[in-house]
Amino acid sequence: MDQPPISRGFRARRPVDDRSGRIPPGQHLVTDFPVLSAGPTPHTDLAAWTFTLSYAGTPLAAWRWPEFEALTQTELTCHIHCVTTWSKLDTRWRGVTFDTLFEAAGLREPPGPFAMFHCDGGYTTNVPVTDLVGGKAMIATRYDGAPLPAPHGGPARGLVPHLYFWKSAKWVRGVTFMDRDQPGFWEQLGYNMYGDPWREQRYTGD
Ligand SMILES: Nc1nc2c(c(=O)[nH]1)N[C@H]1C(S)=C(S)[C@@H](COP(=O)(O)O)O[C@H]1N2
Ligand SMILES: [Mo]
Repeated sequence: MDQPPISRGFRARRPVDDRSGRIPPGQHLVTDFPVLSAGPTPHTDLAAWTFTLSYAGTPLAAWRWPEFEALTQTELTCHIHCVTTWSKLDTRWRGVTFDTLFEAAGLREPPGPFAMFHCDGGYTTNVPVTDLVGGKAMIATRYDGAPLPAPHGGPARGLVPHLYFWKSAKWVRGVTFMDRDQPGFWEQLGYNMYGDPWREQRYTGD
């Protein structure tokens, strides 16, 4: 018996109103993994790579790659939501949570209420510190069981999956804590300071 033909429409976009409650308003599902970068992919030698936590220009702690790899590693499976309207479900990551970083740095509490991610290539993005702790965010170095590919931010990227994906800084090299919230790269260009996909906080004023 012949199989019934599968219509093209069925194979294209899945319905936007997925009833599982995993897809925020205005988003559609993708099964591939799009690459979105504002500039070229930087390539940093692991021998020269460092990751630094700082406050108001003063370094608090820094790790070279082997030291970073020796920190407690945590697995995280999460959905990701890009402001350009694609969402991807059940993505698998591994890395070092901010809880682990603060503990390893000997910080009993975060040094300031706001964080700015700094990256090779100059990209920045701001996130409140309360959104980084409690297992909600990490510096990810593995995707789907393999080293994070350079186009997706390898060797290491921020991962703050409950906010729009522009808050997940690729090629991250440091996080600076601040007393006042400051806009990062896209935030200066009109993207929302917070970026909650469930409240569709895409642009300033949303
Ligand atoms: N350093 C850096 N990080 C970045 C970006 C960038 O251009 N540079 N783009 C952001 C945006 S807009 C998105 S949607 C995601 C895309 O990540 P991906 O390319 O792994 O899908 O990375 C975010 N982090
Ligand atoms: Mo994005």
